[in-house]
Amino acid sequence: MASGTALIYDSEMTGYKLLWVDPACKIEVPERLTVSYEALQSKGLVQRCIPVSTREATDEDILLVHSEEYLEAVKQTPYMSLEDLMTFTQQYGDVYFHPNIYHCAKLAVGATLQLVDSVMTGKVRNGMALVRPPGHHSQRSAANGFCVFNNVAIAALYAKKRFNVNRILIVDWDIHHGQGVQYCFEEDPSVLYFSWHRYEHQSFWPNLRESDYDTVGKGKGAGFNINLPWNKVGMNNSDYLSAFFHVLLPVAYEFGPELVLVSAGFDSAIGDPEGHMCASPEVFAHLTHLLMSLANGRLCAVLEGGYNLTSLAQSVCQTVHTLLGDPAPLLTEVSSPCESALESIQNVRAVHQQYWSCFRHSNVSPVSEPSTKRCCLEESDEGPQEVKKEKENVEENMENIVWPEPLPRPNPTLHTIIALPVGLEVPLPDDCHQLADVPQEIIDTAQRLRDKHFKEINDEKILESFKNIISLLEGIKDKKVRNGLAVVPSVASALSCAVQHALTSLTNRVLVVFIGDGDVPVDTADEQVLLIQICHKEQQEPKSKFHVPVCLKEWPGDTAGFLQVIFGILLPLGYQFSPGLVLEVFGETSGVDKASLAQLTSLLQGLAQGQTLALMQEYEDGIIKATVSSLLGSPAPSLGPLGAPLPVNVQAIEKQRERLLQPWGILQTSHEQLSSPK
Ligand code: Q9C
Ligand code: ZN
Repeated sequence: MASGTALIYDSEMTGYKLLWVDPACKIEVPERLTVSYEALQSKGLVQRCIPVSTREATDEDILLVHSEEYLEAVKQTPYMSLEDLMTFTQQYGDVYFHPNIYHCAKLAVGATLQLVDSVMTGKVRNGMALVRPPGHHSQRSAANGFCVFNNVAIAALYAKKRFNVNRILIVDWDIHHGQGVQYCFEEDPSVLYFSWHRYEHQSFWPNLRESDYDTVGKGKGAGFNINLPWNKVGMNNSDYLSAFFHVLLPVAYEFGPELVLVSAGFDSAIGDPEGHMCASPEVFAHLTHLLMSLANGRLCAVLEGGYNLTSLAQSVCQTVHTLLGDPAPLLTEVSSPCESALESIQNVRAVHQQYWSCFRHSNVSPVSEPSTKRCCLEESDEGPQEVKKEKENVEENMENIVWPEPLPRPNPTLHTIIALPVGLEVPLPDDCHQLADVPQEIIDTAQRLRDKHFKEINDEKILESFKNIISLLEGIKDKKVRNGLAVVPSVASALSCAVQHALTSLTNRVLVVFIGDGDVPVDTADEQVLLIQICHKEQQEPKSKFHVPVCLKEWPGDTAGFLQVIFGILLPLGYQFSPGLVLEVFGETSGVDKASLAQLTSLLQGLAQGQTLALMQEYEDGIIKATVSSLLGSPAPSLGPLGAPLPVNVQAIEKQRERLLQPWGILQTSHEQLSSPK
């Protein structure tokens, strides 16, 4: 399995700038690259990455997307006078040319292709390319929106041609619609394009009708273009995460890409003068993490926009930290998305239910006419003076917005510790550690815990497992170790012990994810434990909003159903609950598909800064290995394209979601759900 993170940067790409006065273009400055790179350097991230050199794209590369006429025209720009450059520029929208931009644009494409090469050949697992000019607005025969050549679109076609990649996912989290990418793949079912973008009912640039949610692709490509328009500014972490849980991730997993390309624009972060959104730089750590178990971890992030230099640099660092495998930061205050976000999410799910079986149960029709111009504002260029002034003010206020600097993301010295019962030998990867001798202090703690809560237990092996569990939890608490796995004689008592000790000495919020049947011996009444149980057999009625049993029939057969639980319930609840520890408990794993479990383990790492303790009862070589591998940060193996979940399971999942979406707002997928509860 490939490892390592590529970072591609070349200061050459700072070698062009705006040479005349143009308010629309003044934000696209060379410093965008230098501040990002310097921030990475100051955090020691550059040296942790694998340097990959840039190259100039060839004509052949560029012609994968662009027309010969356009390429020839751009080729002339290095020889143009200032006046000619201005004239040349005027035929396009919101872009500028410079004598050196053609060189930089070739480097930007070349850097992106070098990244794709490194990932596809297994030289690295993933990586990021810091490039300028950006790409996603440029079209076959047109520059647009600061973009000259379409870096990511060219990369997708290059990957198809050079590496025979059959399915590519492009995630465009830039705040503008990458219409250039959309046009390029409209009829191509091998490239799934997802974009969210500030839209405000078409009043925001580029003001296109075809940026709305009902543009889904054409012909064979129908369903492979997903637009999520944001019709209000101020979207925050909850809105972005909801979009991932309830739109992008279910589709992405059903699609089963072999490569993920991210059009990583950070104008969707707080403080950006274009985006006017409120998501924190830390959210990009999570967006990145959530994509990292697709495509066997093959992810290439390519810079697009991002115009607040502080926010941009912080967001780039969050992304690279995560690509390198550092624990994701805590996201607090995740709750309901706003009304407007919900409306968009509902609409996009509704128009896509005919293409994606993950949405097929959501029996809702679009709530609003596409592209309603209800709140249509004139473009600022044409508006009266006062409107212009006010818009400028808003822009300045945006630049003045302050937010806390993301905390450092320290890495515990040990990644994963395994505690096996005495006598059990399992072949384990080199980079995981076995629990060493338990110090007396911890033996005493285990003894006291037993005396207090488990008087009736006398089994030596069980007492032994208590010591191991407490030892692992102490290591996690002291940030000496990130996560752990204990193979135990009885998960029931091990779980009780872990919950007791965690609540006493580690945190006041524990998420328990229990795979298997039977009564789970944890008390959810005091709201300190959120229990999510995925099982076969019908369980007793749930006790509270902190007790969530989901019963799946014919599972492990129904992988799609299992993922629907993860994206529809488990992750949203986990993020809103914001635990300090995740206990992942495998009651009976017999026959359970280990690839799905590996995905679960990987995705759960986004919570509690990756502080997970896995407890496992039945010894099964394969499951232990798969779990350890995920705990160690290896990407879970791709599940491939998925079919439809079993209707009976969809029903069970929906029943739980309906029950819970009042208290857990992040479960909502439509804006009527809260106002008219069933
Ligand atoms: N108020 C990218 O983010 N419109 N391009 C500028 C100024 C053009 C953005 C209007 C924005 C282009 C890659
Ligand atoms: Zn942008």
